[in-house]
Amino acid sequence: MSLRIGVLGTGMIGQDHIRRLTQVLSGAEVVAVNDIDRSRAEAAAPQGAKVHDTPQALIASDAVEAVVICSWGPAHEEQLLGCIAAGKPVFCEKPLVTSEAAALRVMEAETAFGRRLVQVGFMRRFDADYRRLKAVIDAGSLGAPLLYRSVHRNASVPAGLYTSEMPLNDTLVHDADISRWLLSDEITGVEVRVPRRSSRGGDLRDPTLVLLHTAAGAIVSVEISVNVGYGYDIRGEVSCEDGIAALPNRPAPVVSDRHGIRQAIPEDWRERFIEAYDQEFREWIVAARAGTATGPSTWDGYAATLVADAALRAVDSGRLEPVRMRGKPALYGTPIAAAA
Ligand code: NAD
Ligand code: ISE
Repeated sequence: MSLRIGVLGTGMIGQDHIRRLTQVLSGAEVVAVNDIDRSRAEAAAPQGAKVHDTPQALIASDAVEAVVICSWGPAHEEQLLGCIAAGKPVFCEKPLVTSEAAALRVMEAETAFGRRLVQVGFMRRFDADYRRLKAVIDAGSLGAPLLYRSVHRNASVPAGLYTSEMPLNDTLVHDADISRWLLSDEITGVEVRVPRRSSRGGDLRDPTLVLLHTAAGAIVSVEISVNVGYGYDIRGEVSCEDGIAALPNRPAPVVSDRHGIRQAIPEDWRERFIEAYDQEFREWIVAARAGTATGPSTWDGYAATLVADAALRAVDSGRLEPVRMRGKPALYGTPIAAAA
């Protein structure tokens, strides 16, 4: 039997996830959709899927066994709490929520329920290149990781809709999460440096340089540039005591012509991470069919939210801003310090 899924939010990524759930992956079907823009939900609904008037009606529907949240970040909390109250597994696109208080409310609801129901859309953890990079670091032959350089470049962002806070509270969350996961470490402080602005983004504060300090004493530098024009360029390089390990360039045909020798760069996140999104849903479907969740958890979403909050404080203060996490509930595994 296929997992019967309801999708909340049928914009860019909602449509892409509906495509993969209906046309690419097996074991799942999209039986219901909702969007505050009903016409968008109707256009995105696969044949036979019901278009619900409200997220609450979709979550409550007996036809829906599990939910995929692809609405805007500020709407996630209410929708997550609704899914947890209904005991339904839920995949939630990043960011989990948009404030520490909201993250704690979701964590309290899930821990009171007593079983993981929430998986957060940090798809980089499912990317084969990132998984191989982590395997090298975890194997230990390069010694302790000291520095990690994360480069996050978007070709462009929607003018007027993408604000100067968003490099820090929308885009950075991916780098924060992948750093914690790659280094098996927690982030304890955040600094932000702002160089001269790119003329490509008008008034937008872009690029942004972020320094993440970890509990073990490593430092992560994150370049966020959201208007580079030439493509979606994601890089990562870990400097360890005895060597370095880096993400490879993506395989692409090598074209030689009168301009020289070159390889194409992905246009956007849909292209760069297409296999990673497929894999995160493959693993989610298996877990959701068992009534639970896997991979990035509410705890990881909470950690990324704290980093985003600290980064927003740091850009104003110009100082190193601390990240103070609560004690980790047992539901989310062993605290990193205790595991080391
Ligand atoms: P979008 O604006 O294209 O689509 C969002 C949709 O949600 C819109 O159709 C909007 O009408 C709908 N919506 C908003 N509030 C709603 C509510 N309360 N109930 C129902 N529908 C609602 O945005 P997008 O680019 O698709 O992003 C959606 C989410 O996915 C965001 O949280 C974003 O950060 C995340 N995202 C993640 C990735 C990734 O790489 N993992 C990439 C892009 C977007
Ligand atoms: C977008 O929401 C994503 O999640 C993309 O992965 C990221 O690269 C982009 O900057 C965000 O706006």
